[in-house]
Amino acid sequence: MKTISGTLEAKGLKFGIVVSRFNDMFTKKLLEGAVDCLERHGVDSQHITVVRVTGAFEIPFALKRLAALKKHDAIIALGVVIQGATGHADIITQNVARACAQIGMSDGVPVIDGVIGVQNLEQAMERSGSKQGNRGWNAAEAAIEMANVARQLS
Ligand code: INI
Repeated sequence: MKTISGTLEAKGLKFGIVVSRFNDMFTKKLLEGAVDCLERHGVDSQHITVVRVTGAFEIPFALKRLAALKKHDAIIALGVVIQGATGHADIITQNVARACAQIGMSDGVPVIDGVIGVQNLEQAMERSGSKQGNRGWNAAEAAIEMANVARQLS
């Protein structure tokens, strides 16, 4: 049996991160967590490109442009969508999830969905560096793993 699975070895790999400014007090924590994870796994800070966009709705546009550059081993989307704050929260989060999958398939680069959809500020806080950990860190770990899977499948 031959099994292909990704390691968490990240030296020499390049990553793109698209992070939204909306709910900045939380998204900046997700970004910190993601960058910390990448660097602790051996990624050179020069090999991390961060693109800031307005809100989660704008994330897919930047993901597509970044993927088209073909310079990164994986790309991470980071954002926080709070249900209570908008009637179209579900549409925004679903739109990002769909874009991550589609861009991954069309452009051949793993795209990790680190956009969190939450009910309220408390849940946002819990998932961006307190009780429930930091989803930015989790997204970065998934990006490293998938970058290594992608290398083996190329
Ligand atoms: N953008 C977010 O990233 N999170 C939210 O919770 C949010 N709410 O609640 O409205 C939000 N809205 C802005 C949206 O992403 C776009 O930036 C805006 O509609 C302009 O296109």
